[in-house]
Amino acid sequence: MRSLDFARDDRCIMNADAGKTKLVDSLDVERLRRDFPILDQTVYDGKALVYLDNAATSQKPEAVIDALVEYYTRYNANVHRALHYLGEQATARFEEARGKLARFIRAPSERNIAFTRGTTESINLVAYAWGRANVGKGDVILATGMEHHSNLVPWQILAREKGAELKLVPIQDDGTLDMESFASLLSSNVKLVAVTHMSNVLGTVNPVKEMAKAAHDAGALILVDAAQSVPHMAVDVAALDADFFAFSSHKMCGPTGAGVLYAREELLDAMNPFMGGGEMISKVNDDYSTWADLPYKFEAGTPNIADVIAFGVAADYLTDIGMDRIHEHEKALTAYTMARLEEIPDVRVFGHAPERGGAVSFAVGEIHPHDLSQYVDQQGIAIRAGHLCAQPLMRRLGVTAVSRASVYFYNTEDEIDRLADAVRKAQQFFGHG
Ligand code: C6P
Repeated sequence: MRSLDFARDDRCIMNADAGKTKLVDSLDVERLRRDFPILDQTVYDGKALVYLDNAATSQKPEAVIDALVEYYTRYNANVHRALHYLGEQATARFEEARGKLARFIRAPSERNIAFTRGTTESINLVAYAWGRANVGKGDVILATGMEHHSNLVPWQILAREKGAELKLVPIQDDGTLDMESFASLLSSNVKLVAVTHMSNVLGTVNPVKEMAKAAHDAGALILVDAAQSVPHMAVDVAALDADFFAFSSHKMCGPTGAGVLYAREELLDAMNPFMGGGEMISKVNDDYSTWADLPYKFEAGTPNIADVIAFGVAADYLTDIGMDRIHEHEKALTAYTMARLEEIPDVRVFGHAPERGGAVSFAVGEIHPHDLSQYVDQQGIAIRAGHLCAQPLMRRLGVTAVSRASVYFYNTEDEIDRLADAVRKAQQFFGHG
């Protein structure tokens, strides 16, 4: 396959200085940064930390950290079963979090929200509980060439097991999906379209609403991997008409180990449980059981109580700032990041979709991304390097690995300037400048 030559898109390039004046900042970033104690530190020999690995995991504000401490210091108890004061407190706060997350993505009801360990588990839940019952020999699962392994490997396993076929929608040179191919691949055999809302490598925001309509018209369902979108933009699952929608707490200011699977109620109703055990049953006979109401049917065992509660606090925190303002800030900062990187000779940014978020992957001449990330780390700057859990996409790009800077609302242009300076220094250091 020919390697992608991601053409420079002039819409995304602006003069760095002009970019600075263009970034009309409606967020008080300096004030917000004070909510994140971890950002205010120096690393190595006194370098102020610049954290640009937000697509891997975001930092946590004090309100979220406090919620965790408060749970363990004031009302630690199991939920839905303890008939005592602490148990009632814990259950109330846990269920409050469900309501907060339902409202955050505009789900019609809390019954649509099952708590999981994160996006990966949410997708696997669908692959096992829905996929095993609904996908058979000759059926097709349609994913895309930009999926994270979490939205690919579960479908590979399912397809192998069931004799179904997994097909991938190809990617165009600007990093957008080839929508003509998508339309032609949507045959009546397609049972599920599995697509990322926003690519963790290219930043591309996919037209999932349009894809949902096309999938439904073809008689298929759609699963949206929203790991990278929900933290960065306002979403409305009902308006998108997603059947399944998966995201993680830790990328949106919440703790690790918690996530959501949203699904339409009739689908959840019809699905078998994913895991059996305590909490997910209604009645257990000697040889069979009946299932608890939604969404508890999908929450076997003691859940991740503290982290789910703090996940709800994270959703409140983001809502208080305003998802639209976060999105606007990041759009401007992403354009600035791309401009600052692309003005450096020999730097190639991957992904110039007109609709894109703040995951900016790039190559710097022949410098290996691991060497580059280690070098900039020594300057106090945290970026990620590697295949980013998207090996099929790496092959499409003609590389084995990339470097990636990914921004959040607390990042600033000064931090991007430091990244750009560090990249230039790296070129000199490695002799590619
Ligand atoms: N991407 C990144 O650095 P979990 O690990 O379950 O919270 O999320 C998995 C996942 C699923 N889909 C997308 C689009 C993702 O970006 C991720 C996580 C991180 O890009 C870690 S590999």
